[in-house]
Amino acid sequence: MTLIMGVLNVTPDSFSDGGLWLEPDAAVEHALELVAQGADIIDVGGESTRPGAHRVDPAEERARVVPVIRRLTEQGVTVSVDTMNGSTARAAADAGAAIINDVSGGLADPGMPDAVLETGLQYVVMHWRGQLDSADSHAVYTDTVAEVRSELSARVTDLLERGVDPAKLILDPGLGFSKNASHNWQVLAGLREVETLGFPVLIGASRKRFLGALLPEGAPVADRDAPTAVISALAAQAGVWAVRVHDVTSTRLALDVVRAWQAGSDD
Ligand code: PMM
Repeated sequence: MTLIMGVLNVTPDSFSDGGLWLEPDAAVEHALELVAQGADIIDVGGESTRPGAHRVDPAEERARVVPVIRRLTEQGVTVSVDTMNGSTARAAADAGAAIINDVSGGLADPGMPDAVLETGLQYVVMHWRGQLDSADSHAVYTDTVAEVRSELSARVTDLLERGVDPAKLILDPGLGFSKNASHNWQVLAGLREVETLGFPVLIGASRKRFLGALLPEGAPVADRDAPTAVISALAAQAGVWAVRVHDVTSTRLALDVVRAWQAGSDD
C-alpha cells in the first residue's frame, strides 16, 4: 500500500508552512502529530526549495534538522531528510535518518553520491533541471513525460556507475520543479511511463501552485489539501510507493478509500 510521507519544513521561508516549525520542540510535536494522523515517514527539511529562495549554508541547515531528526528517530519515527547537501545527508544518517530525499537527484552537490553510497540509506532521486528562478527558464519541453523519464534514467545510470545499490533508489518526477501546470498534469497523466523505469515512485503534489489554479482566486493555501488528497488517491491507484503531503489526515482518508475500493471491503 502507498506510504504517506508527512512534510516537516524546519525553515523560515517554505511556501506553505515557512516559520511554523523552526523551533525544535514545535517541530517534533508537529511531526508526532503527523505520525498519529497516519504518516509512515516524516520528511525533515532545513532549506526551502521554493522559486527565488536563498541557498542555506549547510552548517545552518544541519543545525536546523539534526536535533529534530535525532529526537524523532529516538522515538521510533522513520525519517527522511530533504537535502541537496551530502554533508547534511551524512549528519542526518548519523542521527538515525533512513532516507535521503534529494530534490536535485545528486546534481547540486558532487559529494552527494558518495554520501548515499557510504551511508547505505535509501535515496530519492527527483527530476531536477537546476535551481528554480522566478522566470522558470528550464520549464521547456517538447515531450514532457519522455524527457522527465529519460533525464531520471540518466541520473540512475550515473548513480549505478558510482556503485549505488539499485535497490536503494526511489524516483520522483518533481512536480512544480521546472514544470508549469500543464507539465505537471502531463507528468501525472504519464505516471505509468515513469514507473516503467522499474523503481518505486514518490509524488509530491501537496499544496503546489497548479492545484491552487483549480480553486477560486485568493483561496487560502490550506484549500489545496482537498485536491492534494484526490491526487494521493489517484497516485495510489497508479501504484506509487509514497505521496509527500503537508496534511496527513485528508490523504490518510483518501488512501483508506483506495484500499477499501481495491479490496472490496473496509476491514
Ligand atoms: N517538493 C518540495 C520539497 N521537497 N521532495 C520531493 N521528493 N518531491 C517534491 O515534490 C518536493 C520535495 C516543495 O514543497 P515544500 O516547500 O512544501 O516542501
